Amino acid sequence: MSEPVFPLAGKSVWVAGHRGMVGSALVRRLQSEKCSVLTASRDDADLVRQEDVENWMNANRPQVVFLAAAKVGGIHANNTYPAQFLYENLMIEANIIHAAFKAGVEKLVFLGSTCIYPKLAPQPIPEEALLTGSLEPTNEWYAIAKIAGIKLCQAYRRQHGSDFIAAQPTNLYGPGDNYDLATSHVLPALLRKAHEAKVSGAKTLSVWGSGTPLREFLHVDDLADAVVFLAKHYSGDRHINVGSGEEVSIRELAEAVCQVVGFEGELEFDASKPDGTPRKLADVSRLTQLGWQSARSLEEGLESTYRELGSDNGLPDFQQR
Ligand code: GFB
Repeated sequence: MSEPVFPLAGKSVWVAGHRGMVGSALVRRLQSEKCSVLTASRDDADLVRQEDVENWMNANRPQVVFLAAAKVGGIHANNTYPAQFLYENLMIEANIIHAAFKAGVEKLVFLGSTCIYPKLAPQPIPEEALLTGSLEPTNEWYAIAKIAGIKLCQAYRRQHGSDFIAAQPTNLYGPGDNYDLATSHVLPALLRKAHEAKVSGAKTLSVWGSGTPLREFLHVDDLADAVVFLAKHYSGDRHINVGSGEEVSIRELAEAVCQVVGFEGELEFDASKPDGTPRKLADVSRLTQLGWQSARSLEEGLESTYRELGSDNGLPDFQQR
């Protein structure tokens, strides 16, 4: 591995959004970097409010910022709360990126999402596909906010020379995920549904949509490792895709979840629910060339995620195995 262009050792590092799935994975990963990790509770700073962010930044003076704070959710939440997904994400990004510039932050890593790409982008999706076509309607509000975040990083780099970079993770899962069926992503939803179906002795499990959309999944601890890698080794204008390179259909995912959980009933596809984008596989060749590749398979990730589910997800049923 080449020497880092930006070593984190000895730095003061703010993980914005440390209570979320991505932020908490970053806090775990940074324990091995000999840096000091700063976090801000909602009482310390409401990240949607510019004054709170600027006051917190001035008082704490981080040298590095990982911008993992965001309003996130699955296909139904994106579709149902467009104003919150657009407004809150735009405000959080603009407040933190501008405050980081004003405070002279040395490095900032912004976390986007592969939903920034056009609905019918070429697959696997190269970084160049950004802004070449129309977005997937179910998540265009979130996507527009995340595109603005990438552009903010590029703009501050271009106008002020700030070392602000952007990483685009594919669909994530792992510890700290959201298991609320109305707002979650597909993987935690299926884990919960399969588990509850097994416990209750149900014969069927409901899967939204047709089961044919293709998705790529990355364990959040792998994402955190890739993001820390990029902070240390990458400085550039272009956003970088982060994925596993492994693609499955929603039906295959549901089957894999049922196997891990031990649910033996039938899958029932609910056509009243949206499919969303037909396919979303990130082209990770840039990240691979830089020197990072994900090691964990989906099966391993599913097994450890299910095994580690505990009372902290607020689902006591998950204890009954
Ligand atoms: O993970 P998900 O909610 O979001 O849904 P997206 C992925 C696919 O799984 C869709 C299907 O085709 C869903 O219809 N699915 C099947 C389910 N059963 C379920 C279920 O019980 N719950 C859920 N949630 N889905 C999101 C974007 O898109 O991807 C976000 O909305 C973000 O903005 C995120 O970018 C990474 O993959 O379609």
